This record gives sequence, C-alpha cells and structure tokens, in this order.
Amino acid sequence: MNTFKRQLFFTFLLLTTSVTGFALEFNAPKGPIILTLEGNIDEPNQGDSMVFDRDMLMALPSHEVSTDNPWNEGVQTYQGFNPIDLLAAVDAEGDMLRITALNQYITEIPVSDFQQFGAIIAYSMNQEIMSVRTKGPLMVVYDFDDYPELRSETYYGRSIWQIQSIEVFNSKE
Ligand SMILES: Nc1nc2c(c(=O)[nH]1)N[C@H]1C(S)=C(S)[C@@H](COP(=O)(O)O)O[C@H]1N2
Ligand SMILES: [Mo]
Repeated sequence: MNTFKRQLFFTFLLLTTSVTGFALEFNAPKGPIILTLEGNIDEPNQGDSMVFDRDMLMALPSHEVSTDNPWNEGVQTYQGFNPIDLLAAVDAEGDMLRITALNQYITEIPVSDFQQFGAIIAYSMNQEIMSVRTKGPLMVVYDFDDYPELRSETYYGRSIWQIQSIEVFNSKE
C-alpha cells in the first residue's frame, strides 16, 4: 500500500474500532450549547443535529498540546478533545469536517489531521476555559512545535477559532 492508502486504511480502522470499542452515553445538554454537530449522525438529540454543552465535550478523553502559534505569544498548553472520539461517540461517519465559526468563517479539515498531527479541538488554554474573547469556546489547535512543517497557510487556515458548528461528511460522495 502506498502511504495515502495506508493512511486511509488506518483512519478507517481507527474509526471502526473506536465506534465499537468506545461507547459514551451522552445526556441532553444542561448548560449552554457551545457546539452543534451536523451530518451523518446516528442518534441526533436536536432535529438532525447533535448539540453539546461544555461538560459533554469535557467528558471525552482529554488531550494536551503545548505549542507556540501565531495567536498567543510563547508556548501555551491547550486542553481539548480529539474529534475522532466525538464522531465515534455519536456514531457519525465521514473523513472530512466542515467547521464554521461565530464570524461565519468556514474551513474544511481532513479527519486524518487529528490522528497524524495530534491536533485537537481545544476548550482550555493553560487549564482556563477559553472565552469567546480569547478565541473560544472551541479552537482547532495544531502542534506546530512538534510538526514545524505545518507552519504554512494551509494549517493556519485550518486553525479555526470561535467554533460554532461542525458538519461531518464523506469527501468521496
Ligand atoms: N474564527 C476564525 N478563525 C480563523 C479565521 C477567521 O477569519 N475566523 N481565519 C483563518 C485563516 S485563513 C488564517 S490564515 C488564520 C489567520 O490568523 P490571523 O488572522 O491571526 O493572522 O486564522 C484562521 N482561523
Ligand atoms: Mo489564511
């Protein structure tokens, strides 16, 4: 298999194993809704979508990324979740995320970025909840220090902050 095929295969493997191996029961949101997930979702909790408050997202396995980036001076430590876990938890399928911000900025990110580069969707920086004022409530954070080759327009453009919604879809459909 060439690298690309192998990557696809492992993405597939990861998605399928996590769907069966990781079952997280989500309750209805109790706090303010900070994220709407749209797309091919098995058990939506609001119309065709799945809505989340912060506690629901913080219940997912949490990951840390410590890096310098163009938005905050010096190395900061971000805490957040891996959207692959989120998709698995709600049985959502797809290899692409179309993410929309509060200012209606939109970017599309291959799901594979979140396993290849250890990227996360952060809700905290240095253990403090990110407010809208500090680019929260959610922001895509790449590990630019561990993967300096990501320091390009492509990945800066994917570093979307003030995330409001995510649509999961299949690029091959
Ligand atoms: N919410 C939001 N995130 C965003 C953007 C935006 O307009 N809104 N622009 C993107 C693009 S195209 C790039 S290159 C970088 C730019 O960051 P800067 O405006 O701090 O230079 O942020 C990305 N994330
Ligand atoms: Mo950009």
